[in-house]
Amino acid sequence: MLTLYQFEISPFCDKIRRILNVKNVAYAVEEVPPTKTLSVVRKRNPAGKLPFLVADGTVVADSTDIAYWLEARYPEPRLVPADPRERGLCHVLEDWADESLYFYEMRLRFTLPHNARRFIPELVKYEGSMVKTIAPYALPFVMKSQVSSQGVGKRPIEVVLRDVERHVDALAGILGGGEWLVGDRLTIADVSVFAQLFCVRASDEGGRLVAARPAVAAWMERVDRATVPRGASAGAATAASTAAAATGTLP
Ligand SMILES: N[C@@H](CCC(=O)N[C@@H](CS)C(=O)NCC(=O)O)C(=O)O
Repeated sequence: MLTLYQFEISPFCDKIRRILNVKNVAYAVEEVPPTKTLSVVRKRNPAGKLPFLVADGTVVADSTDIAYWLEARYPEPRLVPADPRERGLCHVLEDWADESLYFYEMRLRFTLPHNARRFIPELVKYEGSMVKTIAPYALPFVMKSQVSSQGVGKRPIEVVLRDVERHVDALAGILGGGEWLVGDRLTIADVSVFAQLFCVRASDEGGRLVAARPAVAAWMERVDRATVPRGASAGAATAASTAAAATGTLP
């Protein structure tokens, strides 16, 4: 049995849940509240990050490594193309999503007060009442410091929004009239970019930018439909994971 250690609202964890859904692999979820990062996560993953996967005692950390580990263990349906050019494009798009888009979604969801009011309660949903009380005051500063050290947090919001618009336009351009980002089927690039853009779109500003680009909005619906648990309707992936999380207990 596979166990996914996660923060429910992390895009990297969403990426892995969706890959598991596509491959129709059964798994259990252990929800790790953010304050347990040091005690629970670092013991298993010295990088201190989620997600990580535990499979028969083996720990696989980092969403990209987990994705390729799953691809090797459950090759069907294939998410990493065999063609070297397509494979290379998938890698570049996945890396762009994980290492660039992620910081934009953090900046929008957690440092703009009107969005943070909605998402900070989600982030601390599994914490005790004391953390829940302090989080709305403390977390915007913690998040601001994380995105500042990467660079996105140092730019004024107007510049950040212009950057996000450019990113969404780039996706529209890559899609052209096509259905998927690389080749003619769902790949790891679609899942990785979707997971980050889903979070960007959840902010008020990101929602408007995506809605104004019908080809990107339609692609998001397509990826969502293709990556929900088998038999579930689009939009159900998060709900299904939430239900699974409720069955877990922390070690
Ligand atoms: N490159 C990693 C990034 C994972 C990551 O940044 N996870 C965040 C949650 S979205 C995390 O664990 N943050 C906890 C921390 O930094 O203390 C991956 O692809 O898995």
